[in-house]
Amino acid sequence: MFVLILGAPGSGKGTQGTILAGHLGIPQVSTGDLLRAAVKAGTPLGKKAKGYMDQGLLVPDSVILGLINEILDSEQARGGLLMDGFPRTVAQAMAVDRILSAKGHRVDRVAMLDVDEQELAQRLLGRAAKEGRSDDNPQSIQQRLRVYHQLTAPLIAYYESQGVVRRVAGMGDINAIQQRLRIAVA
Ligand code: B4P
Repeated sequence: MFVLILGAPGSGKGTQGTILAGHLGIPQVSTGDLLRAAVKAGTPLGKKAKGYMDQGLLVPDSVILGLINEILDSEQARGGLLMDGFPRTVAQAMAVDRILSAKGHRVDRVAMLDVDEQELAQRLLGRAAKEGRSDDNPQSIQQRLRVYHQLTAPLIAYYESQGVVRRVAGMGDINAIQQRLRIAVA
């Protein structure tokens, strides 16, 4: 099963994705986590990505498409995958569709986490206080929200046309959200 968790920054993609992947028995892959690891390790990918991430911009598709290809081509993705934080643009979604369909697969479910903007900013500022992530500052958060509306939200219509989108209320208790998610992707 190939499941995608879609939502604005701070909507709970990582938080919910980890629990849901365990429940479904499939690996979870987050491009955000992979990029942060690449930045930390100082790899060529990390060096290219860092400036964009810190400013709250998406890493360009020309840089990310190789990573997506690597993920979907990997041994761990053979039996299904929970995709957390990617695709994030229509070009990335088309690439995912192309790679999966060449392997006889498709995106089976897209869970769209709905959270109020005010709550999103509060969560990200809360994480900044705890973890100090370099892109969790007020300027970058506003930029990430703008970029989300401009480049990532169009994916909802893209996947609605495939009939695979399930909207999930993403506010409130983490366990209650998880229960709703499980029903949505079943
Ligand atoms: P991501 O790592 O995906 O970061 P994110 O959108 O902020 O979501 P994340 O998963 O971390 O947060 P979550 O909502 O779980 O991306 C970071 C950057 O990498 C992007 O800006 C971009 O530059 C780059 N990037 C990544 N993928 C890319 C791609 N495919 N193409 C181009 N660029 C890419 O949680 C947020 C906080 O809320 C946490 O502190 C959590 O504890 C809290 N929280 C979660 N659920 C809660 C709840 N129910 N109640 C209260 N708090 C909650």
